[in-house]
Amino acid sequence: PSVGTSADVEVEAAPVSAKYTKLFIDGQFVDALSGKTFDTLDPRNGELIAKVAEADKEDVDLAVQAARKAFDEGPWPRLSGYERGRILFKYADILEQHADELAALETLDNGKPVQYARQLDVAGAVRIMRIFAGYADKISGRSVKMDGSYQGYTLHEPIGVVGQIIPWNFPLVMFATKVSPALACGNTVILKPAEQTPLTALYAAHLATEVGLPPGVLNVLPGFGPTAGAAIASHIGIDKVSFTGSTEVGRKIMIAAANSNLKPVTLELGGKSPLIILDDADLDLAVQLSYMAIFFNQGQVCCAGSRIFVQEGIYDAFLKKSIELAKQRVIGDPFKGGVEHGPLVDQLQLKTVMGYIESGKEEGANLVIGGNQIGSKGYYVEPTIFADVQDNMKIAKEEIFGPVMSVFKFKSVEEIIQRANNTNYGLAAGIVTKNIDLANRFSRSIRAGIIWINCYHIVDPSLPFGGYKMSGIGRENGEYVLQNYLQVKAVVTPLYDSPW
Ligand code: TXE
Repeated sequence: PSVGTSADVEVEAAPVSAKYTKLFIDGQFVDALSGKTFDTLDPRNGELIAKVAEADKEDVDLAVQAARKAFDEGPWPRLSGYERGRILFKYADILEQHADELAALETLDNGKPVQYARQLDVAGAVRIMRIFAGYADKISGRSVKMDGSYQGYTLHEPIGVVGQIIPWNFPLVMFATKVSPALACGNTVILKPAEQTPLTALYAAHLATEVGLPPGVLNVLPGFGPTAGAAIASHIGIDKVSFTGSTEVGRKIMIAAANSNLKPVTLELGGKSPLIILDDADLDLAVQLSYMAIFFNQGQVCCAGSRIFVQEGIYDAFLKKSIELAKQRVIGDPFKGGVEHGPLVDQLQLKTVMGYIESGKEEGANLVIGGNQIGSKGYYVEPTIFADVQDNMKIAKEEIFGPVMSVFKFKSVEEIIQRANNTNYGLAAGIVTKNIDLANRFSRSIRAGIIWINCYHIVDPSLPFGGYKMSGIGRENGEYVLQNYLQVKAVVTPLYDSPW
């Protein structure tokens, strides 16, 4: 169906099934101690894909025992960086060899078009794993010349057992983003995938057994947030927690960490990122970038361009072309070739997004295209555009996490810097202009972790990614992420009889 129709999307049989559905603890797939399972559903039609073992506190305890043993007794943290790197390079290779199956599984569990799952998600995860495999043997401390007859040096040591809790929008990429740097630094890991999308992390856990990752080094515990997730965040035996998800849950993670053992916390949270289009922008580029900024992955992207500010001189032309482009978006079964737009991840996300669309209408934003669920089967929502959105509307302030473009009009550059910064979030921002001086000024004035000039959504494992303000704490990716997974130890020795 195209925008404006409400017929059900026709769905074909999935070309893949779930093989790994149990908890992965100490190198083995096991049932939950409670014997409980939960359903993971196909977002194309809401039907059951598989029953997955449901971890709770006591399973987290078991995983912590395994991860502690693997850390305290080794060999993983004591291997040379070169040896760890070799294993992680092999891990990247085997993920790559299973790319087709992983991509299909990602599409089945998440609903994203398989062409993107293959080219972006799986290829991205492989690349992330390789980049951090390469860092493993390049981690080293410094020597420090001290006052007096002492010398000091620093050791960069792994932090210990790391808990990682991830969301459902990029399940395999998130798995690789969290696990690769932690393992490269010599830590052991307990990862909880999102309850909506546990399948690719479990498949990846199986592949870890084939590359010589010692038992207990990587544990994967599917389960829910308030049970398994909370048990990870508050566990005394876990030395660090890294979380990606909503700001609301990020706050809970920090509280749980503080109330248990004060484990350090890294948070990558929500956003309400501005994309600013100036009168001098290349119109076609601006329209393309905005379209991709908000509709990619059905809008379920933390750095989505969810506030599109367009200068008044170009506003009408921008809107006209954006509507035309949205009309052409290919919506359908994400397994079909050429499909750009699949269903949202689950019923809850559908309800949330439809609720925001209603709120936009009620508050008087101008709905210029879309606005409907497609059919009644699965969780498909039309690409939707609201024009003339005002800063005080709910859709202007809160993260929608769906295919809903909000377009705002502005007059001056002074005004737009202030309005763009007028948010509790600070994850990303973009600007489309030919004026380099303005783009430079903008980059320095906007309080966000990444600024895209005449591009959008360009992320790379070599480049740091993370939030200002309530978008998070710490950085993922690049050399910066290694700090999250290392302790620094200073060692001092006396220096005798040295003329230097
Ligand atoms: O996120 P949650 P949800 C935003 C987006 C979305 C909203 C809700 O706006 O609409 O959050 O999505 C685990 N202790 N983002 O509900 O709940 C949970 O099991 C420990 C932005 O899916 O934050 C899952 O593994 N863990 C975001 C993970 O947290 C808990 C990506 C994320 O779920 C927990 C996803 C608890 N008390 C949603 N409660 C981004 N930054 O990209 C839940 N979890």
